[in-house]
Amino acid sequence: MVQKSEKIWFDGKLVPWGEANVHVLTHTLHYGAGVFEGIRAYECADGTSAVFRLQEHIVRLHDSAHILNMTIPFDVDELVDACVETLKANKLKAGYLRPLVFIGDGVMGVHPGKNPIRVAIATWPWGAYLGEEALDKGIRVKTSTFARHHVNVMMTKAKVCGNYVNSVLAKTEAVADGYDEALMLDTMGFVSEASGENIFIVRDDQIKTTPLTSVLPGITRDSIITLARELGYEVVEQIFTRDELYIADEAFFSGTAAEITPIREVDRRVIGEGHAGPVAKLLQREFFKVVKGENQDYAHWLHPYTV
Ligand code: PPE
Repeated sequence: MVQKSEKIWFDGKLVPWGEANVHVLTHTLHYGAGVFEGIRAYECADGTSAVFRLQEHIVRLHDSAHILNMTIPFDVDELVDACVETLKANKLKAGYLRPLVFIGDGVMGVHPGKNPIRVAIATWPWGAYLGEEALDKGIRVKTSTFARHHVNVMMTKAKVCGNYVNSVLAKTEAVADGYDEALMLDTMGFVSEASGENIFIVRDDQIKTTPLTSVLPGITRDSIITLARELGYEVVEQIFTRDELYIADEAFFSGTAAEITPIREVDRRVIGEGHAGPVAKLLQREFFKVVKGENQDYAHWLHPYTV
């Protein structure tokens, strides 16, 4: 169960959690044309809090809406402020933020007509996405029988609600088969991304991640590329196959919810030493320092607030 907070920001004002409801004829509920974000706020070492790369997430929300030709009735600055207001109203020093832009009720049928574009921002405390142990020990992954979206079937640069049916199919299949997460290949057969994470592999100290073709342009992915390069690693964005993943020294997933989650096994093949490798551990350590305000070089990635 999601851990309830008190208030949800809905169309410009804070309402009680239990009153943030919609009609069953909400257009997006039927056809999936909505966009959303996932953002984390962390408690910093000095007792203050900070939202990680808030501006970038809200810009991506606007980009996602633009891809769908949908105009959000609030600009980036207004939504940035609304996210912070929501965290503060719920007295959350740390938590996950879920902005959602959707087409409300009005006409039915695929064409949304002039139905209102509605915006909600919810927030709740959310621990390690794949379990605390996963961050340390790594997870077991299965290549999905479901391919990731073709770039002309769904819009892969947009975080569209309907895109996630593919994720739900893959994730539920993987979990039912006893794995922690699903790895999806693109329609050409190359490694794409997981149900809710980007992927990295490491071999001979070179770090590789998939190019931004069929994958969501992850903000955690971008943060890792930046941090890894600063630590002196060569990072390439290049297509790779599942067997290149099988023989990697290390592999890990990245995402706002998943943070940096090491992969210890893929399709019953042990990856590297079968636990979090040194590069994943180092990047995790550096990443957590950055999000908790312990690395001033990246203060510009933090949106500080106090509750
Ligand atoms: N790919 C997909 C498909 C994806 O959903 C996410 C985030 C990423 C990559 C990584 O993007 P970023 O968070 O900007 O680094 N997935 C979000 C939703 C997870 C959920 O189960 O809900 C998230 O991590 O918030």
